[in-house]
Amino acid sequence: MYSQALNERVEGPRIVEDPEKLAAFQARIDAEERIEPNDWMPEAYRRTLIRQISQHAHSEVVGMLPEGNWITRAPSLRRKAALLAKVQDEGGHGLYLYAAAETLGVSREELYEQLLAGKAKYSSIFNYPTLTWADIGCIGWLVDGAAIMNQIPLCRTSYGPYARAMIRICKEESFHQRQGYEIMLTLCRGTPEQKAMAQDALNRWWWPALMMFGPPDSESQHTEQSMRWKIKRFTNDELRQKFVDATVPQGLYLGLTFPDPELRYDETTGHWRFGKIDWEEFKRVLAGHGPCNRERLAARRKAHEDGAWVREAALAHAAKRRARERAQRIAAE
Ligand code: BYC
Repeated sequence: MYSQALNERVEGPRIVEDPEKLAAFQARIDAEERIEPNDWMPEAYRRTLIRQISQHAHSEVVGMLPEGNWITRAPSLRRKAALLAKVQDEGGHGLYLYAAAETLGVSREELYEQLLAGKAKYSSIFNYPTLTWADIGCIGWLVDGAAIMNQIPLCRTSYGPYARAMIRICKEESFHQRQGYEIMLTLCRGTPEQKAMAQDALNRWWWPALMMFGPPDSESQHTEQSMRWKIKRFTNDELRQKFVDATVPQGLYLGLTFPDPELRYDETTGHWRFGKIDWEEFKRVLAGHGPCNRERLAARRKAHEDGAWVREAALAHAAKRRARERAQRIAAE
């Protein structure tokens, strides 16, 4: 099992690891020990984490865009304040995650460059548009709901800095989920037009939310190895099923219908069975052809360009401070 631990699916040159070190590393993982930045780790483990954590960080910052679209149009001051706080939280999550990735020997600038160059992935879900206020409800309820399902187990992931970042992120995500569900509840208890708006949003977000968990286990390239390393604690299909089981009763309580004629409760297993996911749509979105891929990257590039003066000012300030401190040291000698 440990023979060479060549992980050809993880980008970068092939590295042949020392089998003894590998065995000792796996024994630590099996004993539920946390791996910390200065510990020895196989190169493929390091690369897998950089890949997953950076994709996660990118998802948080790109995820600010669909909701940011509604800050100026939120229907009340209270809704606006809550949405602003949520979008700011997502920015914070991105920062904790980039910091966690940096402990693996990669710089935030490098990761950000990959995103802006269109080389890095971020969650497929953020390539869909937010057409109405109900979409903000659906993002909180479904997208943050899916994120919590995926991220609670990540609080126990084997890499220490990632696990610790996830604890705070999950606390904030649970507030996000509740504010989204409360928007949906308000709309569903409102006028027929408001309820229809909530239904329309559910129709558009349901299937993309299920895709957030990634390809089916039979096609997931990384799950097996990531489970062995306890980076992932559940497979994509397991988490997707947990999400469906938790979310369907919430939707029924709202009086909404899920856009899936095959959805039914299976008495024997206690699970909600759902219809076929359109994986061709998922692949199209990942390949850059979703409804908003271009718009999202263009917005991130513009934000980066607009922020250039802040980075330059911070560097100039740091250089001045260093020069002043140097001059003070020389004067004191
Ligand atoms: N979208 O072998 P697999 C949020 C890629 S942010 C795009 O199963 P893995 C929020 C996958 O990366 C939510 N790409 O991979 C923010 C891989 O490609 P590469 C983000 C996807 O890593 C703001 C390939 O498909 N959450 O919550 O074992 C507002 C094969 O997949 C997707 C995270 O990032 C996708 N949906 O499992 C509101 C959580 N799915 O790298 C909310 C952390 C798969 O080989 N990440 N791919 O080119 C994970 O848990 C795992 O990375 C995944 C995928 C379950 C997503």
